[in-house]
Amino acid sequence: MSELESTIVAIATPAGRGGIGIIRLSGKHALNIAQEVAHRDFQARTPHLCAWYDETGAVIDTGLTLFFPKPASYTGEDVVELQGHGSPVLLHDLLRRCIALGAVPAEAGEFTRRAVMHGCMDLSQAEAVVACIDAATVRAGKQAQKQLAGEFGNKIETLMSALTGIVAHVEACLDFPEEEIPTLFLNQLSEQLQAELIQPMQGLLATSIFGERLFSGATVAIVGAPNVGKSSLLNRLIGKNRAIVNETAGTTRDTLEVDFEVSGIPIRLVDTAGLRESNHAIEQEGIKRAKEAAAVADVVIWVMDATRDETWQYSEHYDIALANKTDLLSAPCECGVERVIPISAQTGEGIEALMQALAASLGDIGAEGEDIWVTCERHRLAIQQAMLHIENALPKLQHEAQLDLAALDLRQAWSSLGEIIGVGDVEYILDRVFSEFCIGK
Ligand SMILES: Nc1nc2c(ncn2[C@@H]2O[C@H](COP(=O)(O)OP(=O)(O)O)[C@@H](O)[C@H]2O)c(=O)[nH]1
Ligand SMILES: [Mg+2]
Repeated sequence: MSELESTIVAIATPAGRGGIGIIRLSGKHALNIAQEVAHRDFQARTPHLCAWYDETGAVIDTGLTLFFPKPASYTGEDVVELQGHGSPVLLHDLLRRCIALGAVPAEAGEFTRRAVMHGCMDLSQAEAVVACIDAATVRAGKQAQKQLAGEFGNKIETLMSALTGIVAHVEACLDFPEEEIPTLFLNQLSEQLQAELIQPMQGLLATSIFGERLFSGATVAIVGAPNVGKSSLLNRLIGKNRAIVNETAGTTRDTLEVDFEVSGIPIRLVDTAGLRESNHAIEQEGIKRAKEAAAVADVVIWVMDATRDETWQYSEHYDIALANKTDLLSAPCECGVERVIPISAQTGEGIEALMQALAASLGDIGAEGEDIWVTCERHRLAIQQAMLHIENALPKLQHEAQLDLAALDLRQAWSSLGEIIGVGDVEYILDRVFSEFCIGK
């Protein structure tokens, strides 16, 4: 039986107990199997409340059966959903029954893979399914929805069809070598490549730092001398007394990580031990960890105490400098550090400005950039690869003798873009992408 001859089945709801548990069938025999399990027939797209039976005729569970005939289904095949109780025991019994009737257990992502194979969605939309499920913030979820709707795939298709047009022109020149090819025409093609491919691709790539962080998250470390208010700042930012705050220098000895969000990016916010010379072994270890945390963080916030100039000395690599405790000052702090943001962890003054600086440091493109972004490494690498091929083609377009090589480069650029939406020879890419899916999706 070829792959698509098989009817696949899986529990589509998460492991564990819950209100509702869903078994999903997809393939030629989905309806037959459901009919045999339920001892009855089903109308398309109509919920039927019914019982499902084992081979002895005993009821396994009761619930809703939904039949979506092909091609208007998730996979493009006949799909049946058995929506029962969210009991792992009953769901596994029902799953076992479907398998006994000829269904095969679905592999990770196989439902969505079939949807791609049947043209119900492109590969970037399939990846957006995972992005929707994994989105850790509302903004990430909104972006994932746009990608799911095909907006990213459409952009890539537009680039590919522009490229197809240009390749056709280059190849037309090759087919008629005896004709004089006007330089003007070749220059036009180069300009077209610049305007229709390179520029929009650069635009897309510029969104990738923020777009990828929206899903992969980022780390922000708070560092500075002891007692400047690092732990107080962390507590202020998350709105909870999570870190211990004390007037004793050296209170925070280990790094402390909490979840936070900036501009829709899931953030791991790290509070660290104050940096100073210390003879104490535990504090030394804390300082070592603080330095390590700063080294791997995407953004380092350096906190100083506006009232104590000895805390202004320390300077390592940092992205944002803060002068804390401004509530104790009668005049603005003049610590001599450029672009320092005055704040008070105690009163909340300056926190808004800090949030804006954080958003900027994390690469937020702002509301006007609320378009469609490159949100994963795979897509970015494919666009960068396509860009390289196009850049290779450009000089060759200036020489008649190299036009065939230019056409080859442009075809490779086309293939690189095709990898994003799953066009061309992409079986190995499908394997890689779908291996990251969960079973039942
Ligand atoms: N007046 C004032 N005191 C602060 C402020 N931030 C922190 N403190 C005090 O400074 C001391 C050290 O704070 P802490 O957060 O533990 O500093 P850390 O060692 O850098 O983590 C504590 O007594 C805090 O109450 C602030 O903005 N204003
Ligand atoms: Mg502390």
